[in-house]
Amino acid sequence: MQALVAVVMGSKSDWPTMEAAAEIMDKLQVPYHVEVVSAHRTPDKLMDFASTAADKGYKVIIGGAGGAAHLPGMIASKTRLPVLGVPVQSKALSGMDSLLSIVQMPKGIAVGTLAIGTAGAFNAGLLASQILATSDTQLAARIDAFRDEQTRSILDNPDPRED
Ligand code: RP5
Repeated sequence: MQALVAVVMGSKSDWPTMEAAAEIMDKLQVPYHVEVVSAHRTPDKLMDFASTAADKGYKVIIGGAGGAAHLPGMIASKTRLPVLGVPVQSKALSGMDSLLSIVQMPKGIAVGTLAIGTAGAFNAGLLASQILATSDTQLAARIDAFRDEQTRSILDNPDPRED
């Protein structure tokens, strides 16, 4: 099946965070591709990936990186596809470095920045799915069902002392 979302990350060490994006897209049956592409260690691969991503049929790109996290911004500089950036929690600065590296894009090149860590990765997968759902009514119905299930699980279990 044609992958519609590309999930790229700066290092294999980002996968424990970025797999949260894959988790929600698996649940929503959104086809995706995952790959390590590093802005600093494989810059030529990064440029090739970003400049050919639209022709490959991707509709949204999720880029996760930590530290001096240039990956999402550099990808966005070479493609008009929407790019969602996930700041991976770094050891030295707990992801504040990643967040500030990704969020402060200069005017004219856009990156949609999510939260630091696994919540951000999960929401990136969810937001990518919501973008695709603007032109896919079946996916829209699956997202509505996911949200209803989430709401119901909270309403049905309001006692904070119980699991
Ligand atoms: C970034 O450097 C990666 O996105 C990763 O978050 C961080 C550390 O990478 P490793 O040294 O663990 O490969 O490029």
